[in-house]
Amino acid sequence: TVVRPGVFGRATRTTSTLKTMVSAEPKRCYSDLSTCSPSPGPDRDGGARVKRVSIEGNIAVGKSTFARLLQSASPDWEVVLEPVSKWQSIEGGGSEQTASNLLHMMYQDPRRWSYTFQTHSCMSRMKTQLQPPPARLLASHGTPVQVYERSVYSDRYIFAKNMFELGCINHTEWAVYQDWHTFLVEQFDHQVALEGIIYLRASPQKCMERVGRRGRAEESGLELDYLEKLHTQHEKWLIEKSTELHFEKLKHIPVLELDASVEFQSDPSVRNEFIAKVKDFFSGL
Ligand code: DCM
Ligand code: MG
Repeated sequence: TVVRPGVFGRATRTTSTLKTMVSAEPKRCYSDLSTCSPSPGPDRDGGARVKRVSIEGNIAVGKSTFARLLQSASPDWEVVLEPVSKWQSIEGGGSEQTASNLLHMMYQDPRRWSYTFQTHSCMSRMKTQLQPPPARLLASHGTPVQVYERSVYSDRYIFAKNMFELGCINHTEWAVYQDWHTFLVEQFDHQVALEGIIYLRASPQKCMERVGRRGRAEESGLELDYLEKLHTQHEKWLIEKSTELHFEKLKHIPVLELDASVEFQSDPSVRNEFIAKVKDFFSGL
């Protein structure tokens, strides 16, 4: 048995056999996370006119709420929510036919499960994005837009990257992740490429408040420090443009920034202002 300092700043035990390793593995909790150190092709699904836009932003900033708002604002817009419930229930992943909650596992033991989680969340999102746009959008005479809650780009350039920088995804896992991610995104470019991004921006403190209000069980141990790190990743990617990107079209993508610190759900004037900005943004894409 070897004891060496872990990336979370505390000693991590490694053992020579699988059996002892399993029993010796200390339980970690989520608070550990805070301390460990283009334009589409013309043949796209017959829906070349349908634009694709993602809503990006920190955890609990209000993406789903905003997405639903857009859904009710125009029949030309189709919203696709993040498949979180799939991540909370992996069929056949538990013993004796019980589903396992990968989101929970990732937050409980990020070093063990981050790579698996990031692989699965990105794969499930890719599958969702490969679905053709609904007939209603294809038949639209206006400006049809498919709006996605997050994207394969935030999976990589926000979450997976952050987990790598925290030491929860190791060098080998990060190399493997980046290899298949680049390959798949290039292969399915016509189906996953975005024409624009809406960035819902709010302070990490505001997001923390909304995490509490939402009360998703898996996120109960989430700390402000983690939200601050994710906020910085968003700022580097979408505002400062200093994140190293590997897809040419993504480097020049238009970004609409909205101040999500206001209560846009309950304030009708803010709601209308947001929708007007989004309309303008879509028509310019
Ligand atoms: N999530 C993650 N990694 C991703 C995508 C999502 O860890 N690549 C997590 C963050 C949140 C939840 O999934 O806990 C999504 O909730 P929200 O939409 O509010 O950010
Ligand atoms: Mg959401």
